[in-house]
Amino acid sequence: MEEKISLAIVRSYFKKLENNLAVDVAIVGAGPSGLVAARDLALAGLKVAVFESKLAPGGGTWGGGMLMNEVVVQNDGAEILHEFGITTQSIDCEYHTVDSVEMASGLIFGARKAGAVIFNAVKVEDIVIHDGIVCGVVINSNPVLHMGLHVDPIVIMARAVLDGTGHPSEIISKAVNKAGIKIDSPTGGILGEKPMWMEDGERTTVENTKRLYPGLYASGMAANNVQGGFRMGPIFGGMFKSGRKVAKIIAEDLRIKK
Ligand code: 48F
Repeated sequence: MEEKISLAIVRSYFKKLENNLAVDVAIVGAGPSGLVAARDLALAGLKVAVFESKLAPGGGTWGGGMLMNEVVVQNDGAEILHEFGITTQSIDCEYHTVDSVEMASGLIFGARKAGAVIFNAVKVEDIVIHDGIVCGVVINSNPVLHMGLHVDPIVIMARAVLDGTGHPSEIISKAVNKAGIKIDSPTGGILGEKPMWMEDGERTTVENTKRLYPGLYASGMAANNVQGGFRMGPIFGGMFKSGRKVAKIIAEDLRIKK
């Protein structure tokens, strides 16, 4: 019995890993924008792997506002949640509240059921660039990195890499600071997130979502940090729309490349 259980886990995990050593899209970070993008891209028929450094995917969706586990979404954001089967409660003609635990678990389940594979507790620590095109991510076990162990990573090749790492835009930072590439921003670098302005932040999160360099894209707060957008706190419609927008851009780019 014991051997059978262990063998089943080892076999099925390594089958999953082997199947995802080369993917169409590597999404870094399983926050709301990354998960919406993952579902849309998987539904478009692309092979999608999501790498999430924490044990629990979901990013900043679990805790609501100051641990009061409800969040707010606009009508168009609620429509995207309804596609995942997530329930919202209308509070007026514009806004809805959502139970943040239902939202987090629903987004994760929706992305996974659409076919995206989620690797949790796996951190992307670097990118791969060949001939001016980002073409992969360098991954390691997050507990290994957490303990400071000197263990080499492995590489996942990808036709597109999406930075969905939220406020720090970790992957774009690697591209700019380590690889020294100039991205599609007003300075060619990272402008840095501005303070709270919900309305503007929600709007610019979607506007700021784009391809930043061949093979490299940003969504959600990562996109906002790159382009110097305002933060917006526990309102999430912009995150879902950003995920949807980037999925459309990536799907179009990859079809052209094929
Ligand atoms: O921050 P996060 O939720 O991303 P998002 O889609 O959404 C932002 C909102 O949650 C919230 C907000 C709304 O008003 O402001 O913050 O932009 O999720 C980012 C995920 O990326 C993971 C991190 O653990 C989190 O779950 N992550 C960050 N760096 C890495 C990573 C990395 N290097 N490798 C893998 N995962």
